[in-house]
Amino acid sequence: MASRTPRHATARVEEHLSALLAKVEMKNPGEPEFHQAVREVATTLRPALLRYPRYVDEKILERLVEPDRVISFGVNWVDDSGTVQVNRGFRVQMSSSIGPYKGGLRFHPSVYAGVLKFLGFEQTLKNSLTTLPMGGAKGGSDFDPKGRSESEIRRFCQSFMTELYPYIGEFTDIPAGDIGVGAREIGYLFGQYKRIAKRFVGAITGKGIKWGGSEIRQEATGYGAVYFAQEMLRTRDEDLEGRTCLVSGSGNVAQFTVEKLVQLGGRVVTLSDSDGFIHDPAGVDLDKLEWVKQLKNERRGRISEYAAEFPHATYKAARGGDQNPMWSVPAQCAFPCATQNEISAKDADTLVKNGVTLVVEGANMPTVPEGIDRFIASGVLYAPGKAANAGGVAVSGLEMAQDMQLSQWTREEVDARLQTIMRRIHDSVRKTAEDYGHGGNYSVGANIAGFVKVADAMLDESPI
Ligand code: NDP
Ligand code: 2IT
Repeated sequence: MASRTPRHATARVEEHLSALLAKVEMKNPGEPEFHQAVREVATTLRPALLRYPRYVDEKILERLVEPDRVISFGVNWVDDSGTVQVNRGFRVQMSSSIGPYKGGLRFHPSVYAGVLKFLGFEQTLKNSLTTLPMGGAKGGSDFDPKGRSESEIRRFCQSFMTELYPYIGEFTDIPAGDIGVGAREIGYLFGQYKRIAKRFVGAITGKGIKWGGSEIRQEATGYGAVYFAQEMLRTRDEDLEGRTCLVSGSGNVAQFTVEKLVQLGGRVVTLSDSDGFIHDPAGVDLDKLEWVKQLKNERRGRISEYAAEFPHATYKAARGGDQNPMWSVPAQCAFPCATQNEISAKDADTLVKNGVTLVVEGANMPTVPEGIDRFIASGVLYAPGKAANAGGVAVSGLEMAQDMQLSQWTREEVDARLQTIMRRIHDSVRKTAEDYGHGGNYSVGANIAGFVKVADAMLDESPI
């Protein structure tokens, strides 16, 4: 092949990227979240594509954004009044280049193929960062669990699994939880899997401790995000002690982010759900957190009740629009732990103006691209979800290992492994960013480090 001047090489990468993005939009119409996720990653991969022209020659990125399989199925079930209900279920099997498909299930009315493709794409790079051999997938349904009775949830989960069953297994595809799928739903899903399979195998993670689950899995995403934050702060000789933190959401990830922050001396002053947010200037302590866990995991109530229970706290209903007043509460650290695009460009401006120096994403893609740019340009320590929230799927990987060995590790052992994994992810992301001339940019570091491993596996497995 004739050698190319650097200018030709740069032009070739630019052409490759713009053709790729145009093709993704053309082939996946009406799926803005997927376009956004691909664009965010692709535009940070330039230095890797320049360094390794084979990635361009062999269309690695183009292959990666085309899911291996998108499985869609109807989920029919009967509600408490005897009426038939029809939902749509999915499993997007994105990539199995470095291991079996792995990723959560989301039950939320906003679920459609585009959301699951974005999540499956992010999951592929995230799982690569964990250092464990797991490919990427995501699934779920447009089923809305809110307001549904316990038996309706159970019947829905059973019907969902009856349809999903043929496509999963301990060596093929291993689902877990995500929004709307917690310990209760995993129990019903696993029960139905076992009923059909007639085998007790780890085909799902997030299981209960007494039936094949791992210690610390429930805590892992939130704890892991805070461990990641500690590593970032350490690079500036700082820690979390006495820092005021904003946390959004009040589900699994938010609860255990708060728990670890409080244990490490942080002061958490907000929590939210899709109806609004609470501001507690006195701080959410461990007793208040226990009350929140009861509220959300047992009584399935709304976060507004917090303000009625704890006198100094206030509640504000969500207004919609392009600014969330929660992000204007003065603080030093922000942990978005609810959902995608929950920090707008204006919210990012407000956070920066108020002096936030650390933003760690517990949720997947919670910051819009312009917001990420603002954080990075302002010198904020910004950790993208695919690195910061990888602790959840990492401990899912540890659960798979324990299931295969018919063993159960202690809480201390799993927590120590989680801390080591988060430190390694941090160090590899940081080092990769430096190595490619973008020191301090965790977004570039995470995308390139995650991508290169998958890309090299693709080249090894299918050389042209
Ligand atoms: P949960 O269902 O436990 O909690 C979700 C929380 O976010 C709830 O408080 C929910 O409020 C709020 N929320 C959901 N959708 C919206 C919305 N459209 N607008 C405002 N608030 C919303 O889910 P998780 O805590 O498990 O997941 C939270 C985030 O973390 C997601 O982005 C998920 O993909 C990500 N994640 C989860 C992992 C896990 O192991 N569970 C691992 C890695 C990432 P409401 O009750 O009103 O719906
Ligand atoms: O987004 C995520 O990483 C998850 N929802 C967890 C996936 C898993 O398989 O544990």
